[in-house]
Amino acid sequence: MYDLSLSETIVAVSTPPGCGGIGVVRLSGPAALKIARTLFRPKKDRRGGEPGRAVLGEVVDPADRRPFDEGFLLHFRAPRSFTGEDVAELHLHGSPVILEEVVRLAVRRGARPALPGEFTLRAFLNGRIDFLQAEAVDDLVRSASLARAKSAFRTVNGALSRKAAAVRREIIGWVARLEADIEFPEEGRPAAKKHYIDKIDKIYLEVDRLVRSYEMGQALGRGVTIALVGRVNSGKSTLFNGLLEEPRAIVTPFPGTTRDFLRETVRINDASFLLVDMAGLGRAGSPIEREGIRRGKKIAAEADGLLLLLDGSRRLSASDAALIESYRSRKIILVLNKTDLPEKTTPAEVTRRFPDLPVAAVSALRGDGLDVLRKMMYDVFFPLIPGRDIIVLRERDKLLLEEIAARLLRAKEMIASNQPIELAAEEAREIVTLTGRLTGEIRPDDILDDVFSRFCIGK
Ligand SMILES: Nc1nc2c(ncn2[C@@H]2O[C@H](COP(=O)(O)OP(=O)(O)OP(=O)(O)O)[C@@H](O)[C@H]2O)c(=O)[nH]1
Ligand SMILES: [Mg+2]
Repeated sequence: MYDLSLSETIVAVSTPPGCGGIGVVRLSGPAALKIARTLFRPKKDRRGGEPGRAVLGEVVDPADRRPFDEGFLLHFRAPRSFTGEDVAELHLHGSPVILEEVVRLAVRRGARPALPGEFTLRAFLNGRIDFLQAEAVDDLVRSASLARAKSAFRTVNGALSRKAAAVRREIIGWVARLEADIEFPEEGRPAAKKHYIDKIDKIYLEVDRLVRSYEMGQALGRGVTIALVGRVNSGKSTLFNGLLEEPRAIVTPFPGTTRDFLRETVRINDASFLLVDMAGLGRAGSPIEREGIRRGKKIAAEADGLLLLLDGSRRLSASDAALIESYRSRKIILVLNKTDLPEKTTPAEVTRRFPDLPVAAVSALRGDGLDVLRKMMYDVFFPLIPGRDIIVLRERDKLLLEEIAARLLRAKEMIASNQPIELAAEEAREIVTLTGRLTGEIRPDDILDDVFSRFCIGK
């Protein structure tokens, strides 16, 4: 679908659809500046300025030379531009009709409307950025949270690419040694074996950390889902409202108030949490309650984490304990609620019975302890990883990294069990190919469509 010859000049509106203070039409390709100059009349500097300097002027229809908007022309010379080609940008008023007219006139003068992501594709084809950076450009633009945007920006800047390149270099060095060993088998095998295994372990750690960072990237994007579970009347809806700081859910003294579930988002630090309030889990009195409980269990099963509420004004019951047991392998915080009432269950007692689970004591009604609970939620539920500055945001990349990790383990196994060294070498060469696919150095062409066609036009 894409023209890979780079001979054409492409044009698109690069700002979002709709009205705005400023709108930008961008051209890239050999004739970018020539075409832009036929549509633009500088006010002072007749030559149209130096690269990287904006020049004030008017856009004109070349047919009648009449101006219809004013703004700036900015240009960059190849290879010192985003795409690596000559680039011209017209910064005009953000009127869709004017911007579309400029695109139409540019097409008349020989430009071609750009396909989605084609500016970024050109940056890739011209070697300005690699695959990982190209994907991150799109992630940056689409980020739903600032934390994810910041992480995408670090990838655009090449942090992940450098890491991938370092892993690739390590593995290539390792393949070279393996091949030398195949050539001259008698030299120092036992030492070499330990050397290889240490090396694989080191590379594996790096790759595995990147694979795990994906989970965090996803959490940054869509938020972490937290289900509020507990028996009826334990105060789930009151806590839900307290964390949201608004009376969203209905609260009554009657057990079984919440039947269906409610979802709302709260932010804690840079993380977004999707809280789900639902029916109390316990014995159902009616078909409606039974359905509520069935749905509640399903939500709890799918959530990233659980807040399990206990009513501190009552004794810890057998059914509370059974509920805790059934969820104790999950990411969970026990919330001992109603601390404003005379205490029948103490935090110390809960900790004594469930020593491995974190406990927060709160009064959801009064708001006591909610700040401590928020901090705990961030620490327990947010999948923080060490060295969180490099995050894999794409599933494509995660899958490749997972395959690299699996092959590393297989190669290690082969070396450890003294299998013919050629087998490990074969595995290592496969890993080198996979790391090449990560950065796009080695690419099946259909992947271009897959990566770039999902971009917005003008990017
Ligand atoms: N004193 C006190 N009462 C509370 C507290 N939290 C909740 N309650 C009361 O407990 C009762 C039940 O609260 P809800 O928030 O509806 O409890 P729930 O767990 O959502 O109940 P269901 O939806 O029926 O499962 C209400 O009367 C609340 O006002 C608290 O921290 N202190
Ligand atoms: Mg409720």
